Amino acid sequence: MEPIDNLTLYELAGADPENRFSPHCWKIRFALTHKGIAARRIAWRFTEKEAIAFSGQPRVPVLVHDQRVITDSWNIALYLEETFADRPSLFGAPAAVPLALFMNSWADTTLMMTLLRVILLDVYACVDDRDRQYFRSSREARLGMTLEEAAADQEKHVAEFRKALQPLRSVLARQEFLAGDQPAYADYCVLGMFMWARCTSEVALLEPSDLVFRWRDRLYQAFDGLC
Ligand SMILES: N[C@@H](CCC(=O)N[C@@H](CS)C(=O)NCC(=O)O)C(=O)O
Repeated sequence: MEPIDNLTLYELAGADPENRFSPHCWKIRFALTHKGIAARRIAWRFTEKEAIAFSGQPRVPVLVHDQRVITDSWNIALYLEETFADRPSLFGAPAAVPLALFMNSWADTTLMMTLLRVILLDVYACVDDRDRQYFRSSREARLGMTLEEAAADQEKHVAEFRKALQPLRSVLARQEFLAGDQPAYADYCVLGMFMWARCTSEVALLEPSDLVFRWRDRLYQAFDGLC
């Protein structure tokens, strides 16, 4: 990994500052590794809004490169692709960019919402003490119920999550990775969600016979030392 001068990534951290569990930040960790570059990584907590106020919005990841500030993982991926164009492409071909955007949007909505119901209490257990009240009140407002109500019947939520993965299985029955015969950003959009669970929860999300389990294993091996 080549360290790049003045490249800084703000990442969500838990009670353990080394536990960087945000799915969106993981997408960028994979993207940087794919490009063979390393950024300085700064741990950030949900309630440290003032630390990223310079970015004009309240969420991570935030990437700072020289004087440029880039927010939203999708924008960051596009920025890395354009700025480090001489390194391996994150998308493979221009035509693959909108398809990767579709994958990103699907992962951030359908997949994330079903997975959230499975791991919600485990995520809550990982957040830093100073974030606990904020996490509870912001998520309960979003969900319209208590964390405990949203997380009840975990078995049912695991079944719904597995069902939601069906479109991936149709692709993985025909090719090794979502992006083709090599992994790329479309894969990282989904893998980021699995890393969110891996960093916070011990629940068995997938059966070993599942094509998605085998795909995930291939990626864990490809990113050995990072995952
Ligand atoms: N669409 C954004 C979503 C970023 C996002 O929601 N990040 C979460 C961490 S996973 C966050 O910073 N949340 C702050 C909050 O909930 O106040 C992206 O892809 O970067």
